[in-house]
Amino acid sequence: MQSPLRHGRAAIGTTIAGGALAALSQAPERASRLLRHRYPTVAVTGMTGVGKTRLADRLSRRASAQSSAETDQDVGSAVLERRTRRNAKLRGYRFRVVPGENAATRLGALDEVFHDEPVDGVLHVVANGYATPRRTGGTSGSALASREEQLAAELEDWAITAHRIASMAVRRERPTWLVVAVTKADLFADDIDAAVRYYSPGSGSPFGDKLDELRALAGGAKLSIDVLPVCAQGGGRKSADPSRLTDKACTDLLGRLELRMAQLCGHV
Ligand SMILES: Nc1nc2c(ncn2[C@@H]2O[C@H](COP(=O)(O)OP(=O)(O)OP(=O)(O)O)[C@@H](O)[C@H]2O)c(=O)[nH]1
Ligand SMILES: [Mg+2]
Repeated sequence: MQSPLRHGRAAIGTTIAGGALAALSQAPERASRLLRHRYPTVAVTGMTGVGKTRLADRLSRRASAQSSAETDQDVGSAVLERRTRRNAKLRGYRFRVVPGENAATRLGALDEVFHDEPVDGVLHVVANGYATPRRTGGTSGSALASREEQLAAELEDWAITAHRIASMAVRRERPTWLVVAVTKADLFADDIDAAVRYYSPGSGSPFGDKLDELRALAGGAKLSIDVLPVCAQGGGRKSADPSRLTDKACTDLLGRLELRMAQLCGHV
């Protein structure tokens, strides 16, 4: 006959085993929540040649960041690029760089970051008309485009991405953040304020109007928008040429962008 004591022990044993099993089965979910908290995902979007890859490399402290400047100037990224930024406190970001419009994988990449594995925030990169013109696949000869053409192309590209951001933002409970990074500031050092204004909500510019539309679509409380100038390639100003940015000025701009992203992700 089983003593009541033995029975009791067996029952406790089962409960512990059951609890351990349940904990184990929840572990992946808990781990992914922790990862998401400490390493939020960030989509890096924008038209071809604006400087997404360069900026993501800088932000993730990739060793190739400096050398990639000299290579493949007129060949854009072909696939979604993944970069991870880690800091000493085990926090950082997982960047997902969506290739520009001349990549065949672009639509799939947009689906991935805004639908299949929706990101926590978006870094949309623009270049004030200074995108590096790139040839579309299969054609040869140098590509040329005026600043006006580049700005128009950028606006068209933004309409597509904005639509994706809106549908992602309305589907979720928590707010989404968007930072418009106005990069290549070294190329328009005298006009940074005007450029930031052009890309800001409520500015009445074509880009500002589109941002206002996005905010209305997504709902103001569900989407925060920041516009920050940045420069991913160092200023390189050695002399007193005031139309260039100094290396320090570029580093400061990058630092401001990093601080804002850290605030948006709850890292600070
Ligand atoms: N002057 C200057 N040039 C930059 C800066 N950032 C990027 N570039 C240059 O702009 C060109 C395009 O940069 P990429 O980072 O390759 O552009 P991308 O947005 O990744 O383009 P795709 O991959 O085609 O979508 C490269 O030749 C870079 O060296 C910057 O801050 N200042
Ligand atoms: Mg690229």
